[in-house]
Amino acid sequence: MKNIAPAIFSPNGIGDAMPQNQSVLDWVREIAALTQPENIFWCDGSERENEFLIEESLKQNVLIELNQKKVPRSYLHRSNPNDVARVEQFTFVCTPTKEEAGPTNNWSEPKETYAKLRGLLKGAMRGRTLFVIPYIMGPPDSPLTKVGFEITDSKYVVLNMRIMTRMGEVAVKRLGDDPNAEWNRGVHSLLDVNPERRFICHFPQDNAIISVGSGYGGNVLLSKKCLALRIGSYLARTQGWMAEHMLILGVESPEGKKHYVAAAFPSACGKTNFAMLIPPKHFKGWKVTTVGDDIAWMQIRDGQLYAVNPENGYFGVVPGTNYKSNPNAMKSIAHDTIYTNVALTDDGDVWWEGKDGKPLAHAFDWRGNDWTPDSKEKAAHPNSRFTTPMRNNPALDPDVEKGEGVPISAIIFGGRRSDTVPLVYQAFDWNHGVYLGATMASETTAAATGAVGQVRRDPMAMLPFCGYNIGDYFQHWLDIGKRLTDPPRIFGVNWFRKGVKGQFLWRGFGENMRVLKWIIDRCEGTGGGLKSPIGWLLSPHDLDLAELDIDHKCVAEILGVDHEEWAKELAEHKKFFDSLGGVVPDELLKQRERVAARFKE
Ligand code: OXD
Ligand code: MN
Repeated sequence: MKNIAPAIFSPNGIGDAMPQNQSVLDWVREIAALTQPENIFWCDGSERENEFLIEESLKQNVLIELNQKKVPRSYLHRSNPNDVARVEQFTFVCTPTKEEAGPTNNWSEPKETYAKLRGLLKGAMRGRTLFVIPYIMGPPDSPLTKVGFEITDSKYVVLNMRIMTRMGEVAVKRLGDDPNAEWNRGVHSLLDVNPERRFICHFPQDNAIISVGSGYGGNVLLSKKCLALRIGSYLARTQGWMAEHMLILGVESPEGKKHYVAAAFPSACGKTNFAMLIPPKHFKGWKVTTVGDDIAWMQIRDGQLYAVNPENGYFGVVPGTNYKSNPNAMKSIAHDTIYTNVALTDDGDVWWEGKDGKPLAHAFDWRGNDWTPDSKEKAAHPNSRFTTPMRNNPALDPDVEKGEGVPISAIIFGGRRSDTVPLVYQAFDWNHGVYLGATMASETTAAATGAVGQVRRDPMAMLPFCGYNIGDYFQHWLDIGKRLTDPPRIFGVNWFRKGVKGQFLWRGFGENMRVLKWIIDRCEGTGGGLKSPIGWLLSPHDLDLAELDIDHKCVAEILGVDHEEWAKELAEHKKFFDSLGGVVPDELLKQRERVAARFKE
């Protein structure tokens, strides 16, 4: 174990995972001098190290051992009840000017913010261990791959990062010894897990992140939302690629023809379920495979968009996951998984609302309190999570490690909308598709603190994750389009439309294959489409409904466009663009006018 006292901190002889790169060593020294830990621990991601950290975590109640017969090598973590989701109100983009962060980000002046955070970090690791996690995002041989180092004082973070990233020597090798090499500096400290001292701060110009006061995954696994999306989107713009909040899936026909699709949905709107979709019986011979379930990094090659999944695991929402909704996720989380804030059964198994099987008579809820079906509280927190290696997924795509990425035929934007937005529609071209993505909205979920169920505009599902001015982000999308000779087709979907009685009109999950099939047909130029003011619609006779028990009135309702609803929707688009204070590219304003004009034709 590479466990050394800061006093004897030395780059010599403490393992392969410790870089000789002077810039990293200097930075670790600086943070150690500030936080004053008892030990510095260089993580190598090895099995032996993992076992040691699990043992320590069990002793310190950071983890609870589960019934190892039921869920082998799996553990439960209970977070502080005040710390269960991303905190958008405490998330900052610290660019030199407020304009660079733009109207959708909380901005904070970099110098002042560094000073405030240094104040909070001073002596914060006294009596604790400082862990240094070297990691990469992306397949080891991809040109898109980025190196990151995360310093943390949380074992839970180390254990999760080992699942979510490629950790250890691979990062040290990729970094090399060039002191000017690009790498991300991430500092995390739990402090006293107090919402008053909880700040997730990004310094895009410095390729740096500082996160304090939280232990929740989305705030502290700095590889994920912080590097792969916020800093990633900033780097992507300056370097000419794309960092997006998108799943990537492969879909293969019985004849062996394969397409890849990237799809952006806001948090907790079913990205993991869609990425692991199992086609219904009627689609015999069709296969869906997962490249990624949350983030896509995409680059242009030969005029086409290629995507890699920068992550190595899934940090997914647990409630509602079962063998009907997502069998591949259930198989993935049956072993080698860290559960956070689910319920614990009397026999040491995990449980959550919507899990298969009989309802429980008794459990311990996510806080550890006795729970029965009569309890007012949910047994599992609505944002309880699993962290599981992507290798556990039976539907993992064989090209997931391919450095050049997979070619993207279609991009899908989807929100959670009870009304207005049809099951599926296709943009007329790239720029119209950018407008479709830029104006998408969704009902808020438990993935972030705050009210749930309110419709908010969430452009490209990136509202909480775009690390720079949203107007420049829209322009970046338009500019990428100009460089594509064979652009992906762009679609909008809505699995969540409700009827007058509040019931979902579409069954979703595996049945979404029927929509995916039309999308693939459209990409191949074979599927029919009905022209409408908002784009190409799917007509009922082009939707394969065989072996699906569905009321045909429902079908007409979910596929159609209601002019009154869309008049309101277009007014909301205008309100949203206006609220951004003049940063929206003219092209998107024109796209809105064109949609409005088509309604008058
Ligand atoms: C996530 C999120 O955890 O988007 O993926 O919140
Ligand atoms: Mn996400």
